[in-house]
Formats: sequence, C-alpha cells, structure tokens
Amino acid sequence: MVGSEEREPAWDVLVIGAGFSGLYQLHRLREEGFNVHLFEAGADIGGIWHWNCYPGARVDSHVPNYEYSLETVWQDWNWSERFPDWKELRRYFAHLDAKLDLSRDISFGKRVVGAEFDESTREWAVTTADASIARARFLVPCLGFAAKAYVPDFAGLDRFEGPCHHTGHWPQDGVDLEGKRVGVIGTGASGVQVIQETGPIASELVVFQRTPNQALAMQQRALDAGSQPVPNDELRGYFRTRQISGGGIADIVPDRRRAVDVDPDERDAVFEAAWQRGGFHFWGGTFSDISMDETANRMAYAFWRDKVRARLGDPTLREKLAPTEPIHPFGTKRPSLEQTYYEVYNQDNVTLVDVRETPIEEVTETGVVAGAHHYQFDVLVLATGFDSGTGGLTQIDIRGTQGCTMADFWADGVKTHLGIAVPGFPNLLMLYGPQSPTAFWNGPTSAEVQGDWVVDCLIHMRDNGVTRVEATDAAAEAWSEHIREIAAGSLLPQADSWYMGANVPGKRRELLFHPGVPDYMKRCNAIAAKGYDGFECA
Ligand code: NA7
Repeated sequence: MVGSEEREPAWDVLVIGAGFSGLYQLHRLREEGFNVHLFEAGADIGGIWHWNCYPGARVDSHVPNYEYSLETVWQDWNWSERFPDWKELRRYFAHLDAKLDLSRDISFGKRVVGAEFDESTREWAVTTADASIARARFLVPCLGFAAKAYVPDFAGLDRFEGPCHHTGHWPQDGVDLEGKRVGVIGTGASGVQVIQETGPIASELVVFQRTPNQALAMQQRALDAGSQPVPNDELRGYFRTRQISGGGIADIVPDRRRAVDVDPDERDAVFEAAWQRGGFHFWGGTFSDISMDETANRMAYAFWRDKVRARLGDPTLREKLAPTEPIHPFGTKRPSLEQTYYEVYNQDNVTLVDVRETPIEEVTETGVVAGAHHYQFDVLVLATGFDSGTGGLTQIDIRGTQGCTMADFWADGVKTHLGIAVPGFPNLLMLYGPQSPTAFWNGPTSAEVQGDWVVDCLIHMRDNGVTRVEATDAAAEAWSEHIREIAAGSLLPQADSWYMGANVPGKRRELLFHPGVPDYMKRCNAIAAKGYDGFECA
C-alpha cells in the first residue's frame, strides 16, 4: 500500500473522529501551529451524537460538565435542560463549529479503514473507504469507546421485513414509532432511553431483557438563561475542579466515610441526598467503599432496589426489574439514568420478556420467537451495545512495525502505555481508548485533560526534533499489569459488563478501562515530567 500514492498532503497530525476528543485535538494542535487535519466518517461533527439519534437519546452527565471549558465557547451558550438530548447536543456542536471554525480542517464521509506505518519516511499512510490514501507523521485516533456496534447473531435477523435498527446506526431522518408494535432488545443505557420514550406512544411494546439495568433517577430539570446550574462568573472555577475530580464531574465527590462505619439512619440520609441530586450522584457521590467492599455495595444496592420496587405495581415485575438479590454488584455495570422508565412497565401495552428464562430463538419476517411465543412487530430496535473500548480500533486494519494489526497484537490481551500508545505502533497516540479512564471519565473533561497531555507530548517531540516515538514493550507490560491489579482489587470483574469486555461472545475478559482518574493523571504527568518515560524517541 505504501509508496503507490501521491506524496501530498502529508500532515503533521491526522486526527480520526470528530467527537469531543478529536475536535479538541484539532483546535489545540492548530493553535500550537501544527499542520493538522481530521477525518470523520459521518456527515457532520458530534461523534457519538451524530450517530446516536434514536428516540430518547440523551447525555447522562449533567451540565455544565458536558461541554468544553473554553471561555469563548461557554460565554454565550445556555442549556435548556440539565441533561440535554441529542438535538440540543447537535446544536452545541454547531455552536462549537461557529466559534472555533473547526469544519474547514475536517474531511467528512472519510471512514478510515487502514493505516500502515512507513518506517522509511516515519509517516502513517492512512487509507479511507473511498480508497484514497493520506499521509501524516502522527496519527491520533479519537474514536470514542462505542465506535463499533455489537449485533448478536440472532437466527433469522436479516429476515425481519419491517424497520430494524441498532441504536448506534439510527436513521438520521428517524423512524416513526407512534402507534406501532415495537420490540426492543437490550436494556442498557440506550435501551432504557428508547423504552422510556416508546412505551407511551407505541400501540404495543415488548422489551427483551437479559440483565436488569440498575437505572438511577435522573432528576431532569428545564433550564433557561437565568437558571443555569452554574453562573458564568463561577464557571472558570467549576471547570478547574472538574479537571481534578474523580469521574471528571466537578460536583460528584464521594463521602470520605465508609458506608459500613456509619449508622443506618445516617447512611440512608446520605443515599437519599444523592438520590435527590440525581444523575450519577448515587453512583459516585455516596460512600468511598461502595465500589470495593461487598457489604457496603449491598447497602447501596438495597437502597436502589427498594426505591425502584416502590414504583412497580406487579410483584413479578418487581423481581424482574429490581431483584431481591443483585445479579452483579451495584454500579459494576454502567447504570443508566431514567425519568419514567419503571412506570412504563406498569402500562398495559408493555410486556417484559426475560430472555434468561425464555431466550430469543429466532427472528422471523414479522417478529421474534422467544419461549415458543411469536411476538409480532412493526419495528425492531436493537439496543444491544458495542464492541466497546477496543472494537473501534481493531476493526481498522492498523499495521505497525511488525506487520501485524492492532487486533493481532491484542489477541492475548490489550497492551498499551497509559492507554495512549501501543508498542510496535510508533507515532500513534490515541485518546479515550482502552486502558485509560475513558468510560469512567466524563467525555469533555477527558477530551481536555488527556487531550492536553497528548498535545504537550506532540509539542515536546516537535521541540526536540523527534520524528519517531514509540511506547516500549516493558512500559506497556507494566501498564497492563497495573490495570490487572486494579481489577483484582475492585468488584468490577463480578459483572458481565462491557467494562470487562464480557458483552461480546468470544471477546477476551479483561478490565478495559482505568477506573481512577486522579491516579491516572498523576501517573501520566509523572511520566511526562521524566521526559516521557517508557517512550523511545528518535
Ligand atoms: P449496553 O450497555 O452494552 O447494553 C446492551 C444491552 O443489550 C444489554 O442490556 C445487554 O444485556 C443486551 N444484550 C446484548 N446481547 C444480547 C442478547 N444476545 N440477547 C439479549 N440481550 C442482549 O449498550 P448501550 O448502547 O445501552 O450503552 C452503551 C454505552 O453507551 C452506555 O453505557 C453509555 O455510556 C453510552 P446484558 O446486560 O449484557 O445481559
């Protein structure tokens, strides 16, 4: 592949993906004088918010966390909801584009399908689906963690004659669900949102659930210019706090006490306060031992379970949606946020099918067969998730110095240095990838904090005349061991989650993300301070 294409253009940096991370790279690197360009597969900027336009799609981080901290952007921007939906997020991205003039350096409709490192020129040759090849010294994939949809191998799936869409590939012009018989498979974050939106408008809704979602009260609020959660004159400080806080959300701070040490009334008061604040407060803002200690975790689970059960009329539904005994520890799978999710199941037109009891046998031209019952649908929604963390990268034919692909290199386990670089793949620095906090880190915060680290690294390389930088095998081995140790000390391995790579059959089971943002950044900064320890520079 290398050598047959035109030599120009050769960018200093080619960024892949126009979500929060990619756009921030484009903006910052351009400011720093790099000759940078961005390839985006979609027709517009927004990353996941370009693709996820299914009914009810909405962010689960409360504002003003889910935005850049750039003053030029926030000074004249107001949100209309505490948890904005995809339409408002698209308006926000249009605002970003207007403010930062991003699109002029983006090629849209450019799906990267391959990349090969050319040792002779120390450049990446990057192939796109339209068979053109571009060259760049540094390649910066910003693919997000959900770039590759996962569709289970249901027998007969391609036979279904009505509209059938994965939530991550929802048609841009929408699908009419009003008065329709709708089947939804999956009850993760996307499923919860679709179900909550569809129940009230569909003639019939059948939900195929494998694992109940430990969904949390969103506590949504309408906002206007006068009621933004943080006034503009406090935003600078708020964003500074956000940078150093656990999940990249400024005001979610765990209680330093252990749940097991406080008396039951006090404990319930802390749980209730977090519940009332809504969103992820109940996940990350109660006691520090919830994620490590099984007894503490059970206390949080019991509080959540009883809250949910109080909203369900039917005892069978209670047990299906909020079981007495948890299927996995609380919060070890990503909880979704909901507003009326549980009430939807009290409606007469809504049926819950537990596929652990009655597995999906096949999909037919007109519906789904499970437990010998043929459910008839006009529309089928696949809310079945993603090959998270690694899938976006491994589906691209990225070849480094050994000739093997990243998928081959990771066959026996993901191996990276800081979740940013991979041995054998020089001059490639990834954002929001596997083995960095990613799924445990608010997207825009990560885009800026991890993003600044990568920008500083590229500046350092340029200032020192470095044209080739590669993570050492020893550094990557040590980082991967560090991730394994974190997993062993947490409750995370007890869930069949996408955090653990356990949602895709055949995928290796391992913790894919670093769950401690402050510790992660401390380590990244220490490595930079030592002149990029664990990287070989030439
Ligand atoms: P998730 O959270 O991975 O949810 C996928 C859902 O699909 C989940 O409920 C799965 O059940 C279910 N699923 C997957 N395969 C099957 C089969 N074969 N049969 C029945 N049900 C199945 O993806 P989302 O899109 O909801 O969310 C992804 C993230 O994107 C989200 O957390 C946000 O961070 C943004 P399971 O739980 O595995 O038993």
